[in-house]
Amino acid sequence: ARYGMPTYNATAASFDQHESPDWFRDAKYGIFIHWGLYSVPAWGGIGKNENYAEWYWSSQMSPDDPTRTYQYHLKHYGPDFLYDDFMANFTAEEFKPKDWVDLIADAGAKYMVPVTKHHDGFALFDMPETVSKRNSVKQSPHRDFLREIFDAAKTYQPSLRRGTYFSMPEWFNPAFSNYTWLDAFGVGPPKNPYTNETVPYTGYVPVEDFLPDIQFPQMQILAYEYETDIMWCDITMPTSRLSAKFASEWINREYANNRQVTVNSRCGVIVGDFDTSAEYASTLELSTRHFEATRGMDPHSFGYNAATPDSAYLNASGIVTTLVDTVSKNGNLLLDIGPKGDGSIPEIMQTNLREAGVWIKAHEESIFGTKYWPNGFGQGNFRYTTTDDAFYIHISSKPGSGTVVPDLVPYLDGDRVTVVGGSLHGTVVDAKTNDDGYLVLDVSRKV
Ligand code: FUL
Repeated sequence: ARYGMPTYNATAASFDQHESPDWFRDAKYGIFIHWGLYSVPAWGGIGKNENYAEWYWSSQMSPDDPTRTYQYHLKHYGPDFLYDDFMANFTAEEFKPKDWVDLIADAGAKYMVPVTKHHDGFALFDMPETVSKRNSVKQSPHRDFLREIFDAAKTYQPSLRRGTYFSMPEWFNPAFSNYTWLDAFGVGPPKNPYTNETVPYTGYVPVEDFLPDIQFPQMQILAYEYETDIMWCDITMPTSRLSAKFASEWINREYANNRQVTVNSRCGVIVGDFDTSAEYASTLELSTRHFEATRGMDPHSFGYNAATPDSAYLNASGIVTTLVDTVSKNGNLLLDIGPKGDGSIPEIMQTNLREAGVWIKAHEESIFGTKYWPNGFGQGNFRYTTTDDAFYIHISSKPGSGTVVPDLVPYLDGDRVTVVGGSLHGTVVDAKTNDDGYLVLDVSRKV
């Protein structure tokens, strides 16, 4: 080990000393991509909360599920069409990884996190056959999509950081049945919900124990062969004892390579570098522990749900206000898109991301590399971010002549207040403090 370089041993107590690296704190905005077999039927129902389209297979199991996927599947595909039959329809004929990474850059985001294996166990990356043949390389369409996405990023958008979503459990994996801590998981082998017959788990290679034989090697492959920057685990498993070993070895090795990587809070026995509990949170709190909030552009789904009307997607101003709100509270925003089964990204997602990207780029100094203000994130339409030499006041409504900043922000009479972004960038705003010490701005003529 290099002098001064932290090293971790394979215990949770040791690894829990590790925190988000600076590059990740500074990056603020990432794009999540849920794309897999579930993108072929693209159905999450016309429901309200949590009708996640990527849960298609699980939702399909129960006639009472609010998404009505059981009924939808029966009507559109019939009772003999198994979930794994979607592999043959997952042809990706419109998949253009260069377009994906260019869109992410246009959006103003600094990193991306594609799903590499969701709960359906169908991975989009390659691995030895002894681990599993349940992936897009060994099965149809015989392509290494993760490699293609990462290669496009390296070639066309090399400044984008590359992360990987990875589901710890797999529904219906016969080797997972030992881990029955959560009812929704560990119920394999799969059944046809209409006939109740046991059906094959395509590509399954018998192993002794899911954790050391499948989960752990897959995480190592993502870390060492695909060189992910962010291990974004999902569905933390308290039983996943190997995650401390995985994370410590990985972090130590990359430190030695002068590279810093990060793991989220859903990887098992370790706490992780940053918290991810804010999933579709309606309001966020300021947190002194770094966090990453996530949601889809779809109001209720990460995977593409063809039932969602265009008007329901998060629009540009929604993206901007969500990003600023999150950053002011010490968070990153991981905003999700759901490409269609053919690999194309729905137009409405592209339009809204690009429109927000224009604003985000014009105001980047007030977002990227900033820190939250420990005295408060703001009130009403105000949000604050700070750097060593600036204090940023974001106002999401149109300010007028006597705009009172509702917190005692750092301001001394004579400090300059200037406009950030747009044609008036750098214009000095009239500013004074009132009798109570609050900053009063006159921006009526300026913006
Ligand atoms: C959740 C998953 O169950 C969802 O499908 C989605 O992937 C989200 C980001 O994490 O726990």
